[in-house]
Amino acid sequence: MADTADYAATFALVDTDGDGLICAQELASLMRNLGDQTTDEQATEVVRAMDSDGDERISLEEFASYMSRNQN
Ligand SMILES: [Ca+2]
Ligand SMILES: [Ca+2]
Repeated sequence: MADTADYAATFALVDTDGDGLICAQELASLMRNLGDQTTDEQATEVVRAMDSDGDERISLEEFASYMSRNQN
């Protein structure tokens, strides 16, 4: 089970408008800030991959469970 507190700080960095959900636009602007030429379409794909309830936004819980699944 994911410990969401471990991911809250990272999540807050991506959630630039602070509404508690990461949308594709926020993810795309983060990736561009990191120097990645991510298109809005690519960001949407990533959001869909992490989104488990189908609202096309990433909640902290979805973020934490995705990150912990992908940890070695
Ligand atoms: Ca947001
Ligand atoms: Ca969601």
